Amino acid sequence: MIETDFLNRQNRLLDLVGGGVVIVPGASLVQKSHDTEFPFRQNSDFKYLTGFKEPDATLVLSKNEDGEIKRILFLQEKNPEMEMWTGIRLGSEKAPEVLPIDEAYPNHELGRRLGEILSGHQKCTFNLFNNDLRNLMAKTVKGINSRGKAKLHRPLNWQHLSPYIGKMRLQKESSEILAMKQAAKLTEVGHRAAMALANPGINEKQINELLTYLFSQENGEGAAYDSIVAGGENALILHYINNNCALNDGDLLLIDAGAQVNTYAGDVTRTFPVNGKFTSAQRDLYQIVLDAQKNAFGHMKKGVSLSDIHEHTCRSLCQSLIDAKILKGTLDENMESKSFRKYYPHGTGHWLGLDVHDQSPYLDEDLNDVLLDEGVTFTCEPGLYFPHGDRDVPKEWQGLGIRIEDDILMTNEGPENLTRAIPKEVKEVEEACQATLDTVLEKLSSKPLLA
Ligand SMILES: [Mn+2]
Repeated sequence: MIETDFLNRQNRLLDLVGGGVVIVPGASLVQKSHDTEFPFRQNSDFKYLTGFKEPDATLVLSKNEDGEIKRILFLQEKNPEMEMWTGIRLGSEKAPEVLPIDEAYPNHELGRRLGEILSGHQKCTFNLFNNDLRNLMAKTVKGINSRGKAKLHRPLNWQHLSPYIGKMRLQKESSEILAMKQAAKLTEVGHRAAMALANPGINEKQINELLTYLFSQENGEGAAYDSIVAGGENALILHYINNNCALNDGDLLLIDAGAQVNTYAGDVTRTFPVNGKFTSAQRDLYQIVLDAQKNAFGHMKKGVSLSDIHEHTCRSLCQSLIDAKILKGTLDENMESKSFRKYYPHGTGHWLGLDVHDQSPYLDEDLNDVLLDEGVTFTCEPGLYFPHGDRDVPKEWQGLGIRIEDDILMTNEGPENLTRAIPKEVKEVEEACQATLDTVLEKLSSKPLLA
């Protein structure tokens, strides 16, 4: 059965770009070393429009002035010899039966057939930054353009795909929200298991592997991005992915990791004590970050922007830094000079979806902030990071990095925290750290999580 979601998305995209031809290539395999490739990851836009999971395919949509729509897919052709090595291919004969397209051809025919498809259209929308595609388009359109006095439109009006499809991907449909809720569920299991497993002497590597394993349960597709498993000062490296150090008694462990389901990402950070009990200094700092996040939640409503939320979060963290005598001067002075950025260098949130940093616009055509509306999904992730040797910072806070991140769905009733079940209050976190790994995994085996 062909899911109507995909057909509807294709129709809406054709309307949004104003008709003509839309070309969306899927991803190809990327070489890891000689004769081996990285695991395949489909291009998000292509996935969004087709649901098709094979590499080296291209979707070509067209809508003419009579409103007639054509959906053509170019894909890997059946090839028993190749399929013996790399797996079964759908092939062009079967594709129209099971995919949201009308016609399918072997991918090597794209160049040959493109001229015919483009002829008579004025507008073409594709990723202008894709050199291969732009070169193919230049060659093809040059051919059409040179057809002397032939009375037909030439596709000379090229526009970039990303702003259009990015706008569509901003507000999630119910099937997308379901996938994100399932990703949140697996992400919860992973984080709970990590809290249970972490102990002095355990290596970041073991926790990283456990997360990947749990994120692959049921229809999980593993980690949506390289997990950050950062013990002690490693938490000060914002994109730390080495994940290979032993955990030390008395240190905190920062984990930024999320499961992927149906290509939709979870993106959650928790910071907790390796030995299961915060020191009072750690707890005080943790509470400051947690309060900043709660403050941010209080400002989430339809009609505000992610930069509004960021502004409120910065003010909250900045005031705490002033209260702790780390920053001098008034709140307004420090907001003006952005002094706090030394300790809070990143944003408070980003769009979340098929990409963990979802490719939707933050500004509209008039350069105004895109506002929260029903169905948008985003993260909320305040943090504070204090390097050693910073004399403005109390000794017991030096070397600490704390971030707390949840995934939010905006609804008409207000923000819904999709990852609220993952322990976050000091007491909850300490309890989750005391749990045994067995009790966490038992829940997983007793009944399907994602039913
Ligand atoms: Mn994030």
